[in-house]
Amino acid sequence: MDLGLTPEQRMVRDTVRNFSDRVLSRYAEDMDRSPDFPFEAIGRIAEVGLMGLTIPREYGGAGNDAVSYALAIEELSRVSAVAGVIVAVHNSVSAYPIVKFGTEEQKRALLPAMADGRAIGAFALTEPDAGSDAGGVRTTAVRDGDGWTLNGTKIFITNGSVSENVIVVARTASEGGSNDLTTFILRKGTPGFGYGTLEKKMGITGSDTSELIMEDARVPDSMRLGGVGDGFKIAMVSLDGGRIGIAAQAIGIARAALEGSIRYSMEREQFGRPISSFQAIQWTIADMATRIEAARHMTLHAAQLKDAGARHSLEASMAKLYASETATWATIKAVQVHGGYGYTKDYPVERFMRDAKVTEIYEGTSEVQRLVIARELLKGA
Ligand code: COS
Repeated sequence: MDLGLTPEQRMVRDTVRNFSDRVLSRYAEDMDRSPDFPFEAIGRIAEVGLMGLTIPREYGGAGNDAVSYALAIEELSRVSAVAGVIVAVHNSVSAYPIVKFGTEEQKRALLPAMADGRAIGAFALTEPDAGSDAGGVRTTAVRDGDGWTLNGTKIFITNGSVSENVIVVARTASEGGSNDLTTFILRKGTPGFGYGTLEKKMGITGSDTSELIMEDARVPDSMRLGGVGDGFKIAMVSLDGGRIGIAAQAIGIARAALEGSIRYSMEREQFGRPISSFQAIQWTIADMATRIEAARHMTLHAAQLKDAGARHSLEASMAKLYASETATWATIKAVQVHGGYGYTKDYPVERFMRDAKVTEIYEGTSEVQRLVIARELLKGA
């Protein structure tokens, strides 16, 4: 289904599909088995320009729109959810806030290396006492001459320990409240900035999920992103776009489950015929495909709004909620279609099931998405 895509958007989708099938597929199993960051695979992804997918051309990126971005993340995630989330986080919640809120000097200094994959990006909001409660950040940034001194701990940061540039949300006033937050760009190698625990996870194994520790880490004022007190809104706007990426990742995982189920059900015979000839399997496949199609429409609609410069919080949250719950549901169904084999490592559907679950958790849990959706609906009523 081509959903009224432009020739350029179709080209991005088809190119990434081809790359994923031909090249990325060789790395997918290793990225599931090994917790080491997949530098080689990400290098290949960078070679085809995907690290700079949404970074404007004048800063060395490919300058693609949000629709192309969503299509690309879906195609990557269909083969490797690890690759999907690394590229999504790098583009949407690390490079994007710099593109949107950064000064010309920051863009020129940071974006070219992010675009060609030399510098990986991360986004650090979550803390032991903040995450869903984004305004509850305790990391402090205290003005200190021509810079800021940061102290605090961030947890569950995707790309955290491998990133050159981390967008950090910190509190710049002592009273609580979301207006006191400011965002900073923390560079790798800054004295006082280090890494703690690397999480061992159920799925997306090769994706780096780190604790970041700031102990008197000094950031020059030139690396403050946006105005003092703008941090909460910068984080929320970035997450609106980030949720489109996670929705696309979920669709890619669900599609892999669907395609695997179709293939398997046509090969596997029981009672003297392929199990695809049984209505129970046919209906499962029909429901999987229908939900995936709906999730893609919702996700591309949110992306179109983003491209049009319109507020898309509601649509991005709806897409992320629906796509992530679809991915969990579809991958569990796929394991069931595969029967005993689905529960073994002989088929990748057990990986899809483990990978899918996190899409309901990061960049806002399903509960947070429902909260955002309900607020958007009720505020105008
Ligand atoms: N875009 C632009 N502005 C936004 C916004 C968005 N998406 N969301 C909120 N704002 C603005 C509001 O309009 C409000 O502005 P004013 O003060 O000018 O009126 C301000 O930000 C505060 O908003 P709100 O009152 O809704 O803040 P809350 O603290 O109540 O926010 C939720 C609650 C749950 C919505 C927020 O904390 C959230 O989204 N949390 C989840 C964060 C998340 O996804 N974490 C996952 C880990 S990060 S990977």
